Amino acid sequence: MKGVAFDLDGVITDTAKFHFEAWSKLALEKFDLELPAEFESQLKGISRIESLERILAFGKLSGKYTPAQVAELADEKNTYYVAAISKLTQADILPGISQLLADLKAQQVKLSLASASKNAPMILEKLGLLTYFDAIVDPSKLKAGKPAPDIFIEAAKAVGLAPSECVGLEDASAGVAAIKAAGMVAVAIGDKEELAQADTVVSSTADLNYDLLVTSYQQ
Ligand code: B16
Ligand code: MG
Repeated sequence: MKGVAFDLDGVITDTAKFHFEAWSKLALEKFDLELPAEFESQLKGISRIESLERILAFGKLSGKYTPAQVAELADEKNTYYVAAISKLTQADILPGISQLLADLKAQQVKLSLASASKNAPMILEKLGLLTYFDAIVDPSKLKAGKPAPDIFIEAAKAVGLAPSECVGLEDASAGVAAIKAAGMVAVAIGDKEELAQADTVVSSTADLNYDLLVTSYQQ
């Protein structure tokens, strides 16, 4: 195992609740629409525009807005989201992650970030974790988002490795599908049934450690 590609939301910190709050605010204000709680997990790993398209479809509003209006609505949601995440600190790092990053670094494992979020560099900065990463994939440069493999292929390439030399960490089923399609070993955090495609599933980030990743890689 020469590299590890990290997802951000749900692996390093829990931003899903802030995404959901921002979308809920926008949906209520603009479409008089209340989003069901399931949307929080359904939008995990899904890009900003695709998230909005899913919300519009739920409200039977697909096609009612021009591409320019859709972009404006997405921008507005992002303004709410950025305000919420501006308060993130090191205390918002999920359990076990700081130790894992330090151990991987000590073992000279290359670290890359494979997040669909355009806000990822800012979030890592707020968490005080930016310097751990050798590369951060820019999601706006990719042809297709998760579950397509592009982001994990790029995460390996950006640190000079083949996907087969890396482990990918994810909490969303779309993300696990992307890791496997890229040809990486997948370690997932969450529900065993939902994430059955992964090579190893743990229920919490607190269960992650260097030895578990190496064992998963060698299996
Ligand atoms: P942004 P991940 C994803 O992060 C989130 O899970 C998803 O809900 C969000 O829509 C997406 O980032 C885009 O985020 O609006 O900040 O560009 O799980 O891929 O780290
Ligand atoms: Mg995630």
